[in-house]
Amino acid sequence: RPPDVASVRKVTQNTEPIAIRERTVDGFTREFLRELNFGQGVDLSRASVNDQYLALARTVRHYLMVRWLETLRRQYELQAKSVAYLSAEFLLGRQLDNALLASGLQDVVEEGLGNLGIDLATLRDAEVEPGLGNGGLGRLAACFVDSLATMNVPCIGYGIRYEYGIFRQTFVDGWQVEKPDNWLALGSPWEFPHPEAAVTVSFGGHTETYDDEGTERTRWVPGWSVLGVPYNYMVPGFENGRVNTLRLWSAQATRAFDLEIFNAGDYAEAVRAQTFAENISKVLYPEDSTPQGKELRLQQQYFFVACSLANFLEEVLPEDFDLRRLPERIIFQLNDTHPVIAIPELMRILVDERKWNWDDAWAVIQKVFAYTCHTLLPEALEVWSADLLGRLLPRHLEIIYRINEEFLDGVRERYPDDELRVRRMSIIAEHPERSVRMAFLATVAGTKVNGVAALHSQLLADKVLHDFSEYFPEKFTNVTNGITPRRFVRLANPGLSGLITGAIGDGWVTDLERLKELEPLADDAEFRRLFREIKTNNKHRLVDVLRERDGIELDPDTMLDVMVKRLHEYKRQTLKLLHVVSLYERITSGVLDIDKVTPRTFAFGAKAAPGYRMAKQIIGLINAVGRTINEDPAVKGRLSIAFPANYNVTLAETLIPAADLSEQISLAGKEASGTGNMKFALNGALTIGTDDGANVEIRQLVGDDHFFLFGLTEPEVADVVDAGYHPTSYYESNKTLRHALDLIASGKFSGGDRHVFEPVVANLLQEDRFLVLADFQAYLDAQDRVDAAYADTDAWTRSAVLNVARSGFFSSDRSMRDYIDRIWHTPPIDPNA
Ligand code: T68
Repeated sequence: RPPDVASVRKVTQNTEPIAIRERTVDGFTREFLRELNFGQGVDLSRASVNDQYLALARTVRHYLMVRWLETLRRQYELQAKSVAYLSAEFLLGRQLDNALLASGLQDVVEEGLGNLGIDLATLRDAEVEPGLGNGGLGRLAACFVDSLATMNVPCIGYGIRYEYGIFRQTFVDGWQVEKPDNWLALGSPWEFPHPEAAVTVSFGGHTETYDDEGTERTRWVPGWSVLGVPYNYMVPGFENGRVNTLRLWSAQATRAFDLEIFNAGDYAEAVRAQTFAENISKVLYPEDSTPQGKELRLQQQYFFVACSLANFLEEVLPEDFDLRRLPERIIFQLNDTHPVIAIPELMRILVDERKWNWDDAWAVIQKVFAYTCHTLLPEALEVWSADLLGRLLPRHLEIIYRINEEFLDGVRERYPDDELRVRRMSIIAEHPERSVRMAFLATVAGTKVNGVAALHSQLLADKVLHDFSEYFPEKFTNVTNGITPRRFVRLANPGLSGLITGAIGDGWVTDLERLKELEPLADDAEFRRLFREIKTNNKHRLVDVLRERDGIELDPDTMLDVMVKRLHEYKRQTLKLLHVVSLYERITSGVLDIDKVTPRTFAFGAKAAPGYRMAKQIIGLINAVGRTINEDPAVKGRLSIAFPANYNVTLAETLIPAADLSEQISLAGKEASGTGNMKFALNGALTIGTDDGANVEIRQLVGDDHFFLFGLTEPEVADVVDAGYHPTSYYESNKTLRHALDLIASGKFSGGDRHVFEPVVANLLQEDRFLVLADFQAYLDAQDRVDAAYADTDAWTRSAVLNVARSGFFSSDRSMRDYIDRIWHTPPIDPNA
């Protein structure tokens, strides 16, 4: 076991003033050159772009470091209540620009580098984004920690430092091929490893009872263990001097472990053991919304949660802290069920290690965890087989059984003679095999359970967790998601930011509701002209990026119609595609007069989980349709498809500000919230969308006249399904739909081969789980309304301005205020205290 160094405590006791580095162009330039020479070991004349980028990152880091240490010191002094945001994913995106913005160093750096003949933009592009998340859930975590830092709320983010993040998507003949994301290859200047503060995490083995001075107790005798090495990242607030911490754990073999085997003379076995341990944080699982129940994933979950709890209890809290007062100091927010194993882990620590009685421990547990659910898909609710859990974490399984027994005793007491209900509510499912329902465990143990948009929270309480919301009505609440305006407006859209600031001042960056003040300007022709000019400039910026990045030629004079999100059948990329195919079919067959068709570029961005066959087929189909349409002179200048590979945070930052139309077309009742929808609205795109997730709230706020609503509502979906849904009846009765589907089935997009996309067509005709065909005609009609609206440029721009002005609610700062008021009760620190 490595020496136990209380890294945080040491730092916080160091009150010696640290010299603040000069925030001038000269001061910066000196620091930068020093980093280049002494940090990178090169001089300017021989420095590669990567050398320059690393030196710049480390220089910026120095400026923030002073504030980080200061934040830690004050936090230790105040002993204020903190949020621990436990998340298996933090999809951070690039760090440099955000660090420059937060520290207020942008101008100084740009000028300083310029004097040296270095282009800041080039260095910016050298950064490989840390893609430590799949999509919305991971990006939400990143937005939340940004907001908490900006709002002066103490927070530690806890997660996993995957050596490989979300795969890099490439297309080969239009089919998705995954490549490893070796994001650490060129060095990662934003992280601070602390091997001396490593934590031991154990697995396997068995449990045994023993007599502890007359009390029978249980202890866990683990079979093997690994080390968790913390890597700290700065989370700087926007221009407020606060820098919170994100602590990501990396797995390493314990010395004891391999020494033992090594001493036994088996060198190869010792190295194998090391690899085995280090596999735990090797790679992010690319399965979004469909957990596979893999053992390594459970190892990852327990690994980061055990490290984080140990770190908080032993390092962050003062040595003599009385854990009975834990709820005064911390709330552990569980980002979906991935960290829910923290609940039995804290029980184990209190009962087995600290020797508390069960009831006392349970009383504390019920105050320190809260659970956020991010889905409504039944197949996405995590369930671990009791067999697997018992093998990997035998003590935790026993604890879960006992929690369940006591909980069910209470249910039986409240509902005598209702064994059906008891079985429904049991944390342990018995079929098809005995397993643990993690969402139920989180609900039983947590102080609160929240959904991520109003409709989602409602459906959660009414459907997915209905028995529980009846049993614990006070636990259920909603917090509608949000996005950070720093990254997704201020940085991603400097043109619009400048326009807004020119009109209403810069207060909106930390108080997004102030965008309301733009409303009157929607009627100002000059303002609209400038607004349009910015949109056009953003399109030109996107044209350059796609040409350079993907070799895609995009026409900036067309309507940019964008659907970017993970590929999933419930999100209905096929509905979008059927629209495009139908337009193409109607133009080429002469049904539609091409001169009446609004010129559009359809942009897609989507990764499919590598094992999700239908999703990969759909990607193949989008690319195939794209190839045919883009090459067909009959629709040249009218219809084109742009599908850049590897959609990620960095691409989102140039794509979203350029968009005219935002596609949010999931089947009602399936998209928990969506957050891309918010980013588009805040960047002046209009939404075409179903009544789903946060679309509902977007439409209510921006107004029906500025949102293209279509499709079945959630109750209507339920009715259609209950009545027995027959997709073929839509196919047979709708000629437009039939022609579009037939065109795909004819092999038109696959060189005449009718088999290639047969599975996609067959699935739509025979099963169509997400009612694409049922919503097709309504979608087409809504797209006609889009065309009509787009034809009136002034009215469209007015709507776009109103979308921006009325979307301030979707700042993640507001989400954080809601969490604080309804769940956490962690007031911001008064900066003058
Ligand atoms: C998303 N969920 C929701 N899951 O789909 C989206 N899942 O509606 C919502 O806006 C967003 O969460 C934020 O609340 C996800 O992104 C995952 O990425 C995921 C990852 C692993 C396992 C399961």
